[in-house]
Amino acid sequence: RVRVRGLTIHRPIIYGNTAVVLSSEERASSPHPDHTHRWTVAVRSAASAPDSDTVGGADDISHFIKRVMFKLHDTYSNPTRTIDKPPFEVTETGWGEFEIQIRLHFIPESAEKLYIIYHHLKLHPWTVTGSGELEIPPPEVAAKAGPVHSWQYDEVVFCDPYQNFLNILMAH
Ligand code: SLL
Repeated sequence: RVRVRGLTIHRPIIYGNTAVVLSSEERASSPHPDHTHRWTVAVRSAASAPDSDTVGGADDISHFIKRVMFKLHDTYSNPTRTIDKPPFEVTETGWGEFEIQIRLHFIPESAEKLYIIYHHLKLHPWTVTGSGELEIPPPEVAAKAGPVHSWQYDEVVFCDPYQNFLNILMAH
């Protein structure tokens, strides 16, 4: 196994979440009537639209990411969610914002350690008041405003990659 010394290769990703307010009908039929939102947290290729469900083809990241683990808040019954194929995402309902730990596991050919990202789940279209404080709009206002999006761009960086891993990256 040969490393390609001096080479650094970047792969752009996007991670984050969308969230929508649950309708009163949805809340009435839910096993968790205290839940107010449905949200999806995801890791995607930066080349695909963050809120699109399309995966695969040139936009896919699964040729170098084999597993994504999302560590949710401990209020969830099984907080560690392991996703072994795209789309690398978790959809849940809930009532609160919290920090999600996202662990990227690369394919064995990379010989890379995992990469850990933190994402603050955003449910509310926060607004700034006249006195500069952040405020959560009332649910009716939030529901009218539509889905909340919170996405970040990042790049996974591989330094001195193994030749066979580089071949896999370059073939996509
Ligand atoms: C807060 N620090 O107090 C945060 C915690 C936890 C959110 C938010 C659902 C849990 C469940 C849920 O939304 N937890 O019922 O499964 O705002």
